[in-house]
Amino acid sequence: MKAGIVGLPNVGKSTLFNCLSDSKAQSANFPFCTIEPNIGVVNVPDDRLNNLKEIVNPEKVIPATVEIVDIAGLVKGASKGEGLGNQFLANIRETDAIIHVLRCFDDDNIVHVDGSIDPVRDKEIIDLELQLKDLEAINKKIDKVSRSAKTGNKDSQKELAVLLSLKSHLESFKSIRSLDLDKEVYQSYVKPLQLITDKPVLYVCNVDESSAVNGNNYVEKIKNLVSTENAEVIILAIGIESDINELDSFEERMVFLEDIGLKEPGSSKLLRSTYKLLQLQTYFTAGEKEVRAWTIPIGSTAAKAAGVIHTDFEKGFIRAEVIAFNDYTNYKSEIKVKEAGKMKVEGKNYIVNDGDIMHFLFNV
Ligand SMILES: Nc1nc2c(ncn2[C@@H]2O[C@H](COP(=O)(O)OP(=O)(O)OP(=O)(O)O)[C@@H](O)[C@H]2O)c(=O)[nH]1
Ligand SMILES: [Mg+2]
Repeated sequence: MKAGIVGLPNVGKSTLFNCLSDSKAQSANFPFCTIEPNIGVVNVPDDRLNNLKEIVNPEKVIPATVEIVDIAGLVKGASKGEGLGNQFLANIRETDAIIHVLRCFDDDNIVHVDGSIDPVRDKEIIDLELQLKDLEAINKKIDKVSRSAKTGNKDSQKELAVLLSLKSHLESFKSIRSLDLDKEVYQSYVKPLQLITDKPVLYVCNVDESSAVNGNNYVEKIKNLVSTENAEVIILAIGIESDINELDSFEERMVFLEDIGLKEPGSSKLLRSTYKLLQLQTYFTAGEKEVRAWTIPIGSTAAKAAGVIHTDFEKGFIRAEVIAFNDYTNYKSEIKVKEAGKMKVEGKNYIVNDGDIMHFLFNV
């Protein structure tokens, strides 16, 4: 599962990527600085790991990770190949969720491809290109399906009706994710199309440092614009955060963050939100050797969760011993949890809760 950073050229996408991943992707003050996508596997900050660490005192702590891809900027006409658009759109199609970066800061020294600062216009440019690309895919599919619908194939006729509704939705400048569809219809006809505007999205408003906490007028406009989208809007001063990130000592970084009014980097919040956007959750294993966060899709069973550690754990699954996170931190030791009768034994179909501490029993 991976999230792609998407937006117009030169709005701060690679700077954000570097902030998140501690890497040094090229970022510079000219459009199309990025061509090939930068890929990073990034730790997801999680305070619960610190709680567990204090209780267990393990040799090491291993956080959950999420994959982030920094994609080239899109411009008007991308869907028709402008600015290598088709290649970049293909990069977006390969992701599972979209982090849409919007420039919400004034700075005459930083080039804007459209000559002025207007995040509402920018968002609409990007949305339109993504919608046009989806429309192209839908039209191709309609061509195919209508042939078999004409021969009287009932399933194809049903599918065609769905495709036509997607088409008219896109043609009214709306993204597929906003279309209300029957669950079954969605699963059989829409999901397999992997449409770009069907992917979950969150918006990052890249603001100047004085707006890092409360945002600014640009952010307000974006919030109004997306109020019906059921999407999160995150305010982030990418430029200054990236400078702060360059500092070696943790203490120094905290001092500078506090200076701009933050208790933690905005990028940490963004990572947690991205993890949720990808519909992922965490369970923990806790032993003296390591305390570790494991990533599973929300709704996973105990057997699937075990399979993330090793396929043998899933195949030979016998049962799982499960402690809810709050019980673990309340009783502060596995033995006391057991004595209090709070450790549960669950079978392979148990649906794992976020934060569960799990121990698997299996045979191979
Ligand atoms: N003033 C200011 N400058 C920023 C901020 N974020 C990024 N920049 C600058 O904007 C320029 C472009 O940043 P990049 O991160 O390379 O932009 P990008 O979106 O990856 O651009 P492409 O790869 O060309 O699509 C760089 O000179 C950054 O230093 C910010 O929050 N404030
Ligand atoms: Mg870039």
